[in-house]
Amino acid sequence: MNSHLHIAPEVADALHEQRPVVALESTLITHGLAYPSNVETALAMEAAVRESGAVPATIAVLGGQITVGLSHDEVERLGALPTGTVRKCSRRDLSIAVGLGEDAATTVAGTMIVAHMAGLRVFATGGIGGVHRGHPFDVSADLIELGRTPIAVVCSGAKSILDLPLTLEVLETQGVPVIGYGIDSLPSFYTRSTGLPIDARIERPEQAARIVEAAHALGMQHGILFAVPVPAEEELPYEQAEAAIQQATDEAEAQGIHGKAVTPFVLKRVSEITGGESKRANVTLLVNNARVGGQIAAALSELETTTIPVR
Ligand code: PSU
Ligand code: MN
Repeated sequence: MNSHLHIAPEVADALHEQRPVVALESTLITHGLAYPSNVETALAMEAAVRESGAVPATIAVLGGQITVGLSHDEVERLGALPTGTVRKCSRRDLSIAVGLGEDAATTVAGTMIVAHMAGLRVFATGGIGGVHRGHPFDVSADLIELGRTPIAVVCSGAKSILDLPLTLEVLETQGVPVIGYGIDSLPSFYTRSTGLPIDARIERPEQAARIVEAAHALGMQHGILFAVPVPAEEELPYEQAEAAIQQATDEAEAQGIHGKAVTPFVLKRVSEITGGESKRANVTLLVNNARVGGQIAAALSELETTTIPVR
């Protein structure tokens, strides 16, 4: 095992015994939500994973050490660091953070890479990156990682700050199955449905586990996206979410914000514009996705430890 990777003992034990583990990302802690709700939400996600019978493994880089399974104190410390002082770590950034001994937060792409290194299979988060509206060459590294790293990513689709039809096109090109979990079309984070077509609909964790197991047995090297809509009680009206997103995107453009700074900027502005509402939806879907991720990981462990492997 590589010396830059530290796996917390509880996570290592669970992996060793083929018990379910769910990876959780840290960019939502440092760049997605403000302190202290970032820390509260991260810990609520861990609790939801546990309620589903799985072990949570929040992933970040701490002083250059890639860490799988942050302690509560480590989540608190990372979450309290001043905004903008922590590197947002996608594929291109990981070696820099490790090489320079930094504290860094992993994005969806970064978390998938580390989860795969550590032998995890399931990862739960809020939304993935995608193709930015009006900038068809700003394609999130998340989409490329999904095409090359075999991790099941449980999320609520992608925010409509992105060009969702183009995002689906890139996922198709990358060979990534997009599966609706109790839904027929792609959810767009705050709203349950966009009407955009996806590849299949499932209803239960066992079905998700069977798809993950099939991809593994077939030697496929790509990720799988499980899209879980925000619980109906907390869904934002489409027009409200859309108006806030459009305003935030225009402001980013006007202020000349580019590259990896775009997503954090827009997330922050949308939450300011909608007041508490978008934040409540955000927290609700994150915790719900963590719960579903735990259920899928549990079903996968069950499948793998009770059936004879296909050869
Ligand atoms: N979308 C959200 N919340 C987030 C992110 C995306 O609704 O916190 C974060 C994730 O960590 C994702 C990253 O991997 O932003 C994508 O950034 P970029 O668009 O720069 O690839
Ligand atoms: Mn980008």
